[in-house]
Amino acid sequence: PPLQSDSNAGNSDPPETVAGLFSRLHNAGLQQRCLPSDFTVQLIAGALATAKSVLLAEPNCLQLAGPIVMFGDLHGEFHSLVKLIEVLGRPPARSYLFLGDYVDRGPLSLETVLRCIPRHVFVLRGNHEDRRIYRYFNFEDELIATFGLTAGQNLSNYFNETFCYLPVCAVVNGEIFCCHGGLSPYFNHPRFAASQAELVRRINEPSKPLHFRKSDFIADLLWSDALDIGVVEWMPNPRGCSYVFTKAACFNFLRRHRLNWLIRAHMFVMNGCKFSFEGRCVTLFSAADYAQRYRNTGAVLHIPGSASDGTKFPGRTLRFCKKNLLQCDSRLPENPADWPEEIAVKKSLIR
Ligand SMILES: [Mn+2]
Repeated sequence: PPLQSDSNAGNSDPPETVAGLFSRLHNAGLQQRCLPSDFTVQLIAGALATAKSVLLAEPNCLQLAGPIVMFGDLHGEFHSLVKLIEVLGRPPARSYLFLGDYVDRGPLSLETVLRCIPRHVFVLRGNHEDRRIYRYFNFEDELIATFGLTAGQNLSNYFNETFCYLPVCAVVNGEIFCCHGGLSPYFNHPRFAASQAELVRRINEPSKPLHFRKSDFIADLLWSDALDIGVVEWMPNPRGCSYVFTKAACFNFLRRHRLNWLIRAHMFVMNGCKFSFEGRCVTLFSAADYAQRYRNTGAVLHIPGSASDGTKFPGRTLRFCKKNLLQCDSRLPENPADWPEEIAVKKSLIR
């Protein structure tokens, strides 16, 4: 459903719809600007309240159908986000699934997370969408710098409350499991393991707001990591939370739940997209020129409208470096089969 505030029955001007706010924020980003000056704490808190009520009706595990474009970590890369949506097509003409970590590390967390909230896009929770984490990085500092200490901290609380309503994973086309971090050893338990339907049902059991502890499966969905080498299925995660899982754990999970692929984000990969475990586990990272320090390429992934035969990965990646992306002024073809492998600068722009 479209995310809109209640219509005004009186004679005064109708309040701006939440969709209108997003469209204004998007246009500011296209002009390389940031938050419009009239985006006050009250306005943002109102938009978050609306988002929360919409998210409350959604399950913890989304069941989606393609075609859909997936994003990995963004970490405050607002201008890249806006430009990518422009190049790929604004929703609802195109659907999007974001795999978490909108805030922290990069320069414009507030703008990035706000642009990600409306409908026609599906937004999963990352490990940084948690005040216990972002107060130690720069999202809370960014809010305080923008709105002052008290208002900034209040808004930080509103964001944290809203983040607890985000879904934590998705199944796309009945064959692709998507989440921010990765798998949980809890999914081996007979309670989860009976079938794909049972897995989804059990993940949907905890009610919102989702306040999770370090030791439950929600924490694993947000925090776990894929490890290329290793013989045992699970090992402690050096991040200090959750586990790392190996190919054996991934293959057991996919086979048991009749899934073909796992798509996750959470780990920095230099080329934006990395295939592990014989191509069955995809790590996606969409913050190009990450934290303005790494000269990495970002990537997004297009998944088609129907399930594959399970042999060949059905997705198509689109890579980009930040400079070329921001200079790109054309829309990509409607059909992903016609996309280039990487967004390149047009010849006329090269001096
Ligand atoms: Mn992460």
